Amino acid sequence: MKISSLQQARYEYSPKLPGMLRHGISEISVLEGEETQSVADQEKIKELFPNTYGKKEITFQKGKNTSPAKKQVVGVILSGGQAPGGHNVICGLYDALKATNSENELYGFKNGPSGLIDDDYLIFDDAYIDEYRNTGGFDIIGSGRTKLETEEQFAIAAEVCKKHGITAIVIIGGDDSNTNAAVLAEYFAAHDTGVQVIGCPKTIDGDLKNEDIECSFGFDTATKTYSELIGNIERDANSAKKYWHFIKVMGRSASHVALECALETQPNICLVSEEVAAKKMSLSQIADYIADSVEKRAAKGMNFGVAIIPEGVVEFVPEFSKLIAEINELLAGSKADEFNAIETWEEKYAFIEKGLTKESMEVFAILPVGIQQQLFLERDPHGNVQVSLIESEKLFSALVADKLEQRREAGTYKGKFNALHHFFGYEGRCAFPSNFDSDYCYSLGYNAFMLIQYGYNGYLSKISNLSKPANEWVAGGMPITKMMNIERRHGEDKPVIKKALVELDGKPFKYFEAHRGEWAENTCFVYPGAIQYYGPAEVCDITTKTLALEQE
Ligand code: FBP
Repeated sequence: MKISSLQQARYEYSPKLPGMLRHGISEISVLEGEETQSVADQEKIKELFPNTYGKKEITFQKGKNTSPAKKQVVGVILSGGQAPGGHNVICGLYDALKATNSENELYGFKNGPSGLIDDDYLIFDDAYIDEYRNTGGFDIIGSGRTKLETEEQFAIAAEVCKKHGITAIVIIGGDDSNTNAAVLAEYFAAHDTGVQVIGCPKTIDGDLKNEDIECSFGFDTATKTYSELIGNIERDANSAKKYWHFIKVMGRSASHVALECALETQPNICLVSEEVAAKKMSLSQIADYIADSVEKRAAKGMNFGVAIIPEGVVEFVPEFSKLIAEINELLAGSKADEFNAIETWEEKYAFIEKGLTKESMEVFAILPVGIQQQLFLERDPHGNVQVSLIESEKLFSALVADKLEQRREAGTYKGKFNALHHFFGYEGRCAFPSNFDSDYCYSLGYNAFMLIQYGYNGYLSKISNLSKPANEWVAGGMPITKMMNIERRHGEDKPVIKKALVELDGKPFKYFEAHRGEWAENTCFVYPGAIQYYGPAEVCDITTKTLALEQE
């Protein structure tokens, strides 16, 4: 029986390459640009990367392919959280590699960077690859969060590459994984292994971007998926007119996802963590800000609304970070066992009250009991509170409810406030990639192979001009060291790719800032609907509002 499904149809989709990569492998030549400098701390980065620093930016163009005709054996790794389009990076890489020489081979190291160290792999063939074309997920080889960062790991990686005759490794990951890709590239060069390393920019969080990388892949599909769901909830809210929906969206620290969803759906409220930090807002101020919208809407007879909360916001509230730091200290080492041995919550509360400073206790005291308990239940392997597990959507709705009660007593608020809660994260990370992510990811992979073929090491696959139709996209590569600066991490100075937070003077935030007052008081919802894969380009190939505003 022939099964018709979107999945079947997507296998047949032909991703669009940038114009300059469309002429066939023999017609792709390199244009070398200027030598590069790191964005900051040039001397230090140069010293740390003597073999890979200062290399030239490159762009591909139509022309005779002059790359050496050697057999390539490439290994690929998926690193970190899933992002729609990861399969297409591998498909693009595979297609370029086989189109160049059918003897070339592609190894997939399983379950993330640890697959390289454990020498756990599969070798791709056409049949295997065809099952994953234009599909979401990372299940093609699995992903993991092990970091490749120690000399010992690098030495094992070099051995594994030697054993299989691997000539290049492609690391598909976020800012940390690509930082580590640069360190591995330097190690391979310094030890004359002959193995190249190329990175590809992945993360739905959208925080791997800079003047060279316009966006990380997966952001487009994930935000479109969340925006569809938020739009559906807005329509329900506007139909039933009886609930306030508090919706937390993923994005570990940056608020790009929340902001993009707000630009797409025009909710009543969207918190932006970077603004909370810049204005040093307290929990009480944030709750007042939301309560103002609830009160104004209630005065117009609208006891409903939608508020978007970025996942990482509580860490950006200064008083809350201080509280977390004190709790980590309070439970450090054996004190955690002492705490856990206490039987009742009342006794535990007394223990906490004794251990926290007066200011932190004041913050702790206003939290709903459920949140207070969450702060003491979930610890990460380093013994820290896992802030991402805090149900901040419930925290803020509870704080808003308290504020509204006070206002009711003061006679300024007479409405009804019923809150519902949602968390959108995993719903979007493995969605079928949008046409944009299908095309972008395939191009990143295809392009990564061209960088390998031309002998580049320590480069990030770069596709730019992304707000234009794919034909006008520009393909090339940028040395990863160009994107690095020195930051203090775990008490040490480290070379890292700078994480891109939302810029408060950037066009996406400025647009939001100019409109949010009206959105807060009135009902200006926009219902984006589901991602469209087939139909007119102006519906199916549109990029994010963030990218469109940044490039207008
Ligand atoms: P990456 O930075 O690895 O792409 O992952 C980002 C992310 O999707 C965040 O939005 C989220 O906080 C985190 O992963 C959750 O990861 P996990 O499911 O491993 O806890």
